[in-house]
Amino acid sequence: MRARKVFTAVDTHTEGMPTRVVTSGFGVLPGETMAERSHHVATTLDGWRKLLMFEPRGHQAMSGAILCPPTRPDADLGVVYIEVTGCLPMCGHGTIGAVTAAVETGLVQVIEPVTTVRLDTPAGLVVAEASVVDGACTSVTLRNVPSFLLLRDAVVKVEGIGEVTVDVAYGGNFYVLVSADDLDVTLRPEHAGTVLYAGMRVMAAANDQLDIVHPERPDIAGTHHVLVTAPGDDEVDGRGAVVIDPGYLDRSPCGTGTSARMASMHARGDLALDTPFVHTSIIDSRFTGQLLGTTTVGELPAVVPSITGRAWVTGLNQLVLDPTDPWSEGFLL
Ligand code: PYC
Repeated sequence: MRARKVFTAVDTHTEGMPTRVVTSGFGVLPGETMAERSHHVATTLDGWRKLLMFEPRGHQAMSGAILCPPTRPDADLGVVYIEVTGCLPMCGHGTIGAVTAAVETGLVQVIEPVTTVRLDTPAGLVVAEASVVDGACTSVTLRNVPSFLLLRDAVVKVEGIGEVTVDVAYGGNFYVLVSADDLDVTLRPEHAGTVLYAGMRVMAAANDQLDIVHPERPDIAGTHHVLVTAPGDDEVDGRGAVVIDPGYLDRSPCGTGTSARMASMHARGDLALDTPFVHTSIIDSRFTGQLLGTTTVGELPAVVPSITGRAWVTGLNQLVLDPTDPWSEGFLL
């Protein structure tokens, strides 16, 4: 075998959404904070990110979490989140996948029935509690970074659709929240194409027409994510579909998207603290969110969300880069 580079990974899926949890191959990442390490991956090691995310080793909806030592003394593990478009400040389903992989492969000391894993993420400290039964991680609850409503009832002109009223909220990434009714779409897998098409147009309009910048972190700006919302019913409290640049749907209910939606609902008086919020994805997989408390981000009122979901290990992977491979960074169609 001709291998210029070998990466090891624990492949997982969280409520349907893949996370490739990279356990070796990136070497020692330079940077004094996890945001600096994430920037290093995005600028210097982007070819390796592409190799791990793109076809033929990945696909349009691939995502990953690169594990490394933490940069802060109060954390157990550092994590850089990657997806097909680049690096993310935070990823809820990726955290649940990474913690499940860390527990089930013994990367962290496992304590039953609850193993606490403190993660140093580019967005800040995220504390995860894994429920463990006979060595198996049965669910993970993460305490997310402070989340807030940035823009309420902003009007954007969307090509081919017209004027649409949206909220923009942060839950570790920025989300444009838009109602499925306003886009005239139905959140069913068979309508995925129309949801994607409308969501990508809303994303383009929001990035063109709105000022989306984190008040304390100017490095977090713009949006790659649109959460198309629908109300709850007898079974769940809210339905959603997250459209992600460059054009795919989150298979999970999206941890940072659920956090953003809960922050927006709280700001509108529609979700009280300590109230479970069951949120579904387009494939009907579920996360349970809850607001644990209030805080501020800059001058904005904010909430501290928790997200609970499940992940499964799907494979133990060794990914190889052959020096003669002309598609060493993969491709996307
Ligand atoms: O679960 O936070 C999430 C997420 C972000 C992008 C895809 N999933």
